[in-house]
Amino acid sequence: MTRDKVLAILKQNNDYVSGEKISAGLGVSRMAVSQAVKSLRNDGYNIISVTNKGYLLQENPQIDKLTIGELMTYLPEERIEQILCLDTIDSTNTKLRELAFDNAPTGYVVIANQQTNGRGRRGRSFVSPKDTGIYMSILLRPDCLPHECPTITAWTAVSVCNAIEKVTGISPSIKWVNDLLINNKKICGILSELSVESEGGHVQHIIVGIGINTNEESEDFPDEIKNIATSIYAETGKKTTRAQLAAEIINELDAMMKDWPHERDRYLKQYRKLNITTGKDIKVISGNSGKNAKALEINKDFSLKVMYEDGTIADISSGEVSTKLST
Ligand code: BT5
Repeated sequence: MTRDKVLAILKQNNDYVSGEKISAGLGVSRMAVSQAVKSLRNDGYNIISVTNKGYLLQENPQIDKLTIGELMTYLPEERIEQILCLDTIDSTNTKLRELAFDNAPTGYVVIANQQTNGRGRRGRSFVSPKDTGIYMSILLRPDCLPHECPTITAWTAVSVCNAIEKVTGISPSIKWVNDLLINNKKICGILSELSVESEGGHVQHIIVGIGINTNEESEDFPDEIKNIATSIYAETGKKTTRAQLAAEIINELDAMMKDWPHERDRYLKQYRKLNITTGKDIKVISGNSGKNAKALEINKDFSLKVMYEDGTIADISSGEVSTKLST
């Protein structure tokens, strides 16, 4: 933690900061500060030290680390205490599930720089290469019934779009219900997993997992998803500071949970505006089969109104659809 705090102090100052000031501010020894600086240098941070002046962190846009120290630049300490940031993990959703049953509080976040078994829906995988994407999960303990929960995925899609737009200037679109796309290719997937008490049917918690392709080059994606996946970098040519985007997503999700459920109309309006599914010919997938339909509109409860080829109209509230233009 000292290391993270030293990094945050150096990042916040554009001038030299004395070792004495850092050690007094953090309540640690000068030796601890110098060890923290050494460890940061080992990680590639360019920290200059000058006698009688102290330490200066030189800007290095090549460094894009997702660590607690980097997140501290963007989030207050009380929020940082509720975040676990890992280098690598099988799946942030799986890790957070363990913590949820160990009484982690609502809002708790797990972030990783890599996932070795990133999960999508229905047993599919989410490709999660090292140090280029953002893989994060947030724990929510809303007071609601299970049938109200699917809307959280849709609200999350809106919140993540807002965060991406604020940080990068580009606005993704939403493919009902959980994919964010840029130029018809997927940059983000959302996986919400619900835990319900067997007796009483109360929602114990929801874990919302978000995976964002951020700084990947097109060739970083494996062949099986090359034609359907893209990243913010591949679309804009600009690298994004992952810690800044992750922090903005956390801010948006915190605000979302304060808004939920009474601000439904605002989120619905935005969801409808960003969605690219309505008006399209789609396939409604159920189990191993799919039925052709036309997507008509997003209903007030975020479900999708469709018309099948035989003219029957139905509202789909979970499950998935595929469109001809994308995944
Ligand atoms: C999703 O599932 O898109 C939900 C993905 C959620 C990932 C996050 S990362 C943090 C948290 N921890 C986890 O373990 N998961 C969550 P689905 O709609 O089923 O889409 C999966 C399909 O998307 C795959 O079958 C591929 O076709 C495609 N795909 C896999 N990896 C991708 C990637 N990196 N970018 C774009 N498309 C991808």
